[in-house]
Amino acid sequence: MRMVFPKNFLWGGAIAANQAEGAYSEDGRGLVQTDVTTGGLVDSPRYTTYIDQDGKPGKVGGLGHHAKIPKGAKFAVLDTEYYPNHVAVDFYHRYKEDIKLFAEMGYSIFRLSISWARIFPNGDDEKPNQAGLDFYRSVFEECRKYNIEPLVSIWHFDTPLALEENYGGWTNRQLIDFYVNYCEVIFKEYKDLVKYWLTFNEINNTTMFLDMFGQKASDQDYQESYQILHHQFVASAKAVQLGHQINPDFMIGNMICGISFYPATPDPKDILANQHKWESGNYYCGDVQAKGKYGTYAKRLWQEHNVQLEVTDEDLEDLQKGRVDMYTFSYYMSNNVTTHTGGEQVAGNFSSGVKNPYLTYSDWGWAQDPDGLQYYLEKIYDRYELPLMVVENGLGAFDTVEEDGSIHDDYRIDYHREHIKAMRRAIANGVDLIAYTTWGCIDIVSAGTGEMRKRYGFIYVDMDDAGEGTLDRTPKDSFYWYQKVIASNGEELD
Ligand code: P53
Repeated sequence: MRMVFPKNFLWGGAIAANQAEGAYSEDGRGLVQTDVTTGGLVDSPRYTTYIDQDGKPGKVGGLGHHAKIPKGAKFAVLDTEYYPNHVAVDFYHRYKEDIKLFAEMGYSIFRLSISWARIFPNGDDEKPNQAGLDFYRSVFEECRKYNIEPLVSIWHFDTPLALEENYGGWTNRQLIDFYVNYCEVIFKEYKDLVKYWLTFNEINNTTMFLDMFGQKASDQDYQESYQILHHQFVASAKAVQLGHQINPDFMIGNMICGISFYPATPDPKDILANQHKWESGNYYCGDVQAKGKYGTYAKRLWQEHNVQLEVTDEDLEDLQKGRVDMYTFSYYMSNNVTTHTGGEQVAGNFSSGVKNPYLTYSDWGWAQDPDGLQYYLEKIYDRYELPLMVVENGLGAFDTVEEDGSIHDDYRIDYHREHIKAMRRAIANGVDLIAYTTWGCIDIVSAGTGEMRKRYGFIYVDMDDAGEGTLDRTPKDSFYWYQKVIASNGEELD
């Protein structure tokens, strides 16, 4: 059987505002949590910094709403710390050069995110910030110049910090209105420039990684996290409805951190534990956003942690009316699930369970598993029958710059080649896959660890973990390889 990609398949790459743009305090932008978060390492967390009630500086490990600062403390940028996202890779000033390079690779799609805090610096401002609106208009126009479709994440882990401080972030229902207002502004502003939108990046991380930060999460943590998710589901559903009113051609998707879970043994207890992991990890969010209702197993999940969800009838109606047009996800790895103790544990950040003897692991402990991508695609397509996009996939690795300046990243090429083959097999098996955007088409700051040395790009950026570097861009071997892949629509993979 000849396996090919559909003729109009969209090829490209993906970045996120806070990991790429830098210019964190320019042109009226408000702060977000990564601006007060230091760099970490594979085995040491990033720290969120603050000044406490008595004016004393302090820091707490963890990410997002899991990094809770003490009562009465204020998030703060401290002189004694280095914050990698402040400059990041300066996409804010270099986007023309970068988009030109993406066009050279042959992109037909480019995924990026809008920084909410560039549009509404405090989240609850009366009027949007014109400089922020102008910036993204100019970025989208630059894409259009090369016939590149922008694929826009509306939220990529970057709620304005003022909303965290003054409203308690997404635990507060009011955030729904602020988010929908932000959506209305950008939908209207860019309705002729952007067709593809994603409401919340890796929305499922909020609950999926609850138990992965060292200690066991409490029932209170679960209560908060499930309520946060509910608010984001309603916000997403309202955005979908509004988007379709503003431009019926919009294709609006969800975005799930997609992990293929496997039972580590044929013990039926492991089979069930694995099924439940699919439910809590992948399906919980996917079902609400794609089917418009909570899954049948959701009650069990809430009961397990004594969660009392606050839901109104109107919410349920919104969820039903605001189903997404496409299902999109990131795919990096699979995880092994078991009820047995004693197996060798995976040591990486954000990966869990026991080691899979059939797979190799990256330097950050993530299982390399292209078959797992095929498995995910086939399972998810069968469940939702919606067009799918793989909007992140890549290998975080150390790169070496040779004396002549070249970067031979054959390990990265191998990783992508095998994942592209896996997508081809899934398509041959009936899956309606419409796009592939590789993660970090250009090197950017890692979300998990804040490192620059964990590189994903096909374009090297001269920047290190201490903030030293020229920020010059250099195509790696993978750049030229991907150029051939795109030109042949995924046929030439060697
Ligand atoms: P980094 C954990 C597990 C899988 C994907 O991650 C994840 C995370 C959070 O780090 O995040 C996504 O940079 C996310 C991107 C992120 C990318 O995967 O930790 O959407 O922002 O950069 C890779 O190696």
